[in-house]
Amino acid sequence: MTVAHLSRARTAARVIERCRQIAALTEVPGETTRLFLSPPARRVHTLVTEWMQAASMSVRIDAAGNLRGVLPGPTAHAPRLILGSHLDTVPNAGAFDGVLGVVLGIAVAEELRGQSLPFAIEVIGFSEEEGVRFSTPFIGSLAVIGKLDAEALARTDRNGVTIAEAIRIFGLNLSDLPNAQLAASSFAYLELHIEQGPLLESEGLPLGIVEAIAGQTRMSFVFEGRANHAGTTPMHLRRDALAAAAQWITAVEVYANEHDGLVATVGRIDAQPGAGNVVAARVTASLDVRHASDNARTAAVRALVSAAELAAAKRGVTLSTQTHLEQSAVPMDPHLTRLLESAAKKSNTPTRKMPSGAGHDAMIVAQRLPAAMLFLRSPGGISHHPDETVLPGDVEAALNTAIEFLSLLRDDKTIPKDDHA
Ligand code: HGY
Ligand code: MN
Ligand code: MN
Repeated sequence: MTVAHLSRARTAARVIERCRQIAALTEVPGETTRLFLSPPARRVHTLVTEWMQAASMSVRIDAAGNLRGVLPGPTAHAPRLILGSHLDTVPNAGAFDGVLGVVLGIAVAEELRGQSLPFAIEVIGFSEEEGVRFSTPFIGSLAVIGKLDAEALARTDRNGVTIAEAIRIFGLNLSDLPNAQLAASSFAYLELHIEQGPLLESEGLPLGIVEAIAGQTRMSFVFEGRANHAGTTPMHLRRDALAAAAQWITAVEVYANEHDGLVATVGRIDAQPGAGNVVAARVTASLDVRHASDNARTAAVRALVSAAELAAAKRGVTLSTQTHLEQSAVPMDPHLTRLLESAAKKSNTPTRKMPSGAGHDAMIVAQRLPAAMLFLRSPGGISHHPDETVLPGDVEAALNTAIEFLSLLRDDKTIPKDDHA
């Protein structure tokens, strides 16, 4: 094993170690849960800031809570490559979703510092991508592309706290939001992320190159019936909101099974008043619909809303829906994707091109910059679960590929000329 190879293996091991260190910074002892600007987010900022500064980066936290480390280029006006992913998690998450992309980004910058790259590198740890606290994903990356607007800032969490208030409570200055936007010298974005699915493992591949990110619709469905006594109310006189929701949830699963490439999920349900001896008056349920084709996804949403209307009408229950996210499918930049393929080949890493069923900050940043994504195999195909993991050899392969990618970028046409160089 060459010295360089050994040191790369050691770097990979340290990347995994660091992800696990961050996983311990949680709202819930014994599991990894870290929502938007929750108290452990501050401890993540402190820890990752140390790592970024040790990598000779200048570090700031922007007004949306994104952590931003910049490794300067040859001049103050040098073009800037953005690497990044998110630092928030779903409840009871694994240690690598999002976080791995930030820690790997720092490792790549650290490996290349002092190698006179013609561009600067900015690593962004986005403050919120999952959409758990406010049912609004991508808060951090929307701020970075200048689209975290007043409507979004007014959205509230379950305690009625708005995103704007959460930012102020965390001690950030909302009026500074414009400075969260990408530097004008930014020219490309690369996100390194776990696949979160079974494909790469099923084909024995360490890495995947993302061609497109599936579109997604996220909604809430509210079924309003009438509470009544469970013992004295005959079945035909009920307006049972939970029975209506139950019929609809089964219809969601049947529809998704009948339509190739579609996934539809009811992940959260809340029934009120929530007593075993009371017919449910009101049920709020989530819906998450994804497909690589926007037409197929929007057709599915229409069909699933009709199914809910049917289930409600059958029981004298009313239905209301609210859409929290309508995100089209986003293709990755073809040129950067080809460059990523060449980089993998140069580092002797077998890969395949593939879609992403999961959403990523790359689909937001891609509205401003050419974007590419590199996936690492998910052993067991599991994610959004404590058993989520990565293999050290795959992390090393991702490091090798990313470093080759940046080397190919040196002489690539993508880079704007730095007329101050
Ligand atoms: O849910 C997703 O697509 C991702 O994990 N944010
Ligand atoms: Mn996730
Ligand atoms: Mn993620």
